[in-house]
Amino acid sequence: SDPHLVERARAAKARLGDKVFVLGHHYQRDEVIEFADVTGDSFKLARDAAARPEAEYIVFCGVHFMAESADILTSSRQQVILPDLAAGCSMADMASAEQVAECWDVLADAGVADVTVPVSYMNSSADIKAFTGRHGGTICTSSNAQRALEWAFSQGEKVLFLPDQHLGRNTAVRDLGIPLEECVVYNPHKPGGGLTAEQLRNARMILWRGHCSVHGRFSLESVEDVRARIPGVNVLVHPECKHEVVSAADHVGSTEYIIKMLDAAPAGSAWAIGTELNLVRRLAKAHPDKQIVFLDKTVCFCSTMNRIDLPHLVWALESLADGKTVNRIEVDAETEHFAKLALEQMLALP
Ligand code: CIZ
Ligand code: SF4
Repeated sequence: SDPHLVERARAAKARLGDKVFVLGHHYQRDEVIEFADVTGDSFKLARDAAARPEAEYIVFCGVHFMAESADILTSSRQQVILPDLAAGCSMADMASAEQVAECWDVLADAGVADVTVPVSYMNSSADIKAFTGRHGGTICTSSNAQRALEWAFSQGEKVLFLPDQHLGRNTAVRDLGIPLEECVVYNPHKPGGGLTAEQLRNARMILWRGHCSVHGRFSLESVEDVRARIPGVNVLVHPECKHEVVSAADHVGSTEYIIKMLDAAPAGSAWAIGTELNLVRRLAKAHPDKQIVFLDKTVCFCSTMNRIDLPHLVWALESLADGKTVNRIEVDAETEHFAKLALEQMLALP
């Protein structure tokens, strides 16, 4: 990256000192990760921010819903900054507050809302987290989705899983042994979600029709191709991948799981990884003794994650160092209150 920009980022960070804490998501560009005080998945980063109350500014190098979660979990004195406001998440955008309220009405009309517990993936807007808290549900991450679903089924007969249908389906079928036929997909673009009242009554898992535009693109063919190309390869994918991809893989887990698995892998082993490309490239560089390839060459970076680049980071840091707050992400008090209930439920999971 541009040495002049690197120098400016360094200087602005030095001027800010302990007043700033920079978080870098695993899917961020190398040029940005270089300036992160800590790296992690979205939940770990929100907790890391909360553990730094002396930092007045939390610069979140990640996407919008992650900055919202950090704002919810940090004190109101701390300001959470997203270096580019256009860094959203297509999956989180697939469930709006209005659509989810309408879905709840559809469930009520079918007579199942009372026995349904919402479980929302961390990758959702603060509004969806608040909806979840209002209706006695929980948030989950890809590391604790199984425990979240087990808890939800101890509270009710059905789960409404938002917004990633793949994580919901993979966890229900693989980890809880729920038959595929008992999973239905609620399509917010169709009247009544495209489901009959009878289908809703017979279902155990009601999956929101959302997906990740990166992980959802890995295909069964890509798994078969890599197995043909690299004999003995271990296929390791994220649970946001389609059910058929996850079923064909050797190992499935969150980004933190993928990182640990590769740390523990023996020298000389071969791995095909189905997660975001920035992370896969970084892992390949960090493990020159292992063969690490990207699962599917037709899949690309997460375009919104990549919006955070060095120029945006420099601009944010220099503005803050000049005493000017830019791109603050602030969740309103009521939304924060209910979203926090759902996040605290996750922290209290058995
Ligand atoms: O797909 C993503 O954006 C992930 C895995 C986010 C996170 O860190 O939870
Ligand atoms: Fe959203 Fe997928 Fe990008 Fe993650 S990788 S921010 S889930 S679009």
